[in-house]
Amino acid sequence: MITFLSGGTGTPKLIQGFRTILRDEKLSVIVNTADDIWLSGIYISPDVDTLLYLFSDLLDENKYWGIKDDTFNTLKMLQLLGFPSWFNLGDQDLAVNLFRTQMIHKGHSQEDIVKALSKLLNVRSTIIPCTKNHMECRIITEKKGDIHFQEFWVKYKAKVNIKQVYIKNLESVEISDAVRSTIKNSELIIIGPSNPVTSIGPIIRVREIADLLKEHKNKIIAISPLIGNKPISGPTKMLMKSEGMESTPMGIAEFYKDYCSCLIIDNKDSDMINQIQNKTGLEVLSEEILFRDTQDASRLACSILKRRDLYDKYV
Ligand code: FO1
Repeated sequence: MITFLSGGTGTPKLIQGFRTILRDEKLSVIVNTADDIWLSGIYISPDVDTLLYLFSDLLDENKYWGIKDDTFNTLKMLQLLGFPSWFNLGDQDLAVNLFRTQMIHKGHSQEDIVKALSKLLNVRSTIIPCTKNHMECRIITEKKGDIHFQEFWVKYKAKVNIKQVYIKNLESVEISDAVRSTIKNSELIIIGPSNPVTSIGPIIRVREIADLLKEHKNKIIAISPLIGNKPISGPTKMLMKSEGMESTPMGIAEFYKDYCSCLIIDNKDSDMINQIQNKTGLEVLSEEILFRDTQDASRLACSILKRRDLYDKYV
């Protein structure tokens, strides 16, 4: 089994590359839940849904969130009725999240809900929310106060100054047996090129997950979400800066060094390999990590499997 730690866009794009060379059944994904949000009485789990839609071939691959060809009629009516309308939840997407919300009200855990949705949507990989219950990434800003990550990212388009990022409920969340057994039993775990602060950070900061990753770090590799000091996508740079992290491959290595044994950085940054290795003790490899399309992601997926001697076994 090959497992990913995943947030929003970056890691799902890489996973799409893996899907071109091996069967979905061989893949599992432990997904960030700190992007989850209650809006208009509906519980929405964006990062989990991106993976559900990806593996059921429903994903809008232009945006890398939501369902392709979805319509937004309910959102228009909600707006007319005075509900918040800054979060563009499509009609079909809403149906999925209504299902989720009903199950929450019946007392089911995130894990049960994703299992049920996976079955109904014919998902053959294993998608596991990183926590059984709710946690929430919050951003303390200068002008807008303490806001949810989705408000920061979608409502204010990341155009607000960040004072601090924190995860609400981090100390009280529980993890499922599926998270434990997946980390223990996977042959390879890939920390994907998602935002280290708000996508991967919440997963690896759950204490029990952190301990398990440290215990199994020999089979864990991380892919840098940065090329030079530029993020492949999203607000990674400003979020890393706000956390006092250097937004460079070295900063990524420092952040992940306790949770993995190997870091893959971009070929353009290969002159940094020795310096990062010497400072962090990680094995550092370089590859073409910028993927413009699924073919690029597939190429990276092949290289990773070959580097770990897993290509012949899985492909
Ligand atoms: N991202 C946006 O930039 N704008 C949106 O209106 C938006 C709506 C949305 C609805 C459902 C969903 O599952 C995801 C959605 N996203 C939207 C993506 C999401 O905000 C983030 O990209 C992830 O949470 C970051 O990982």
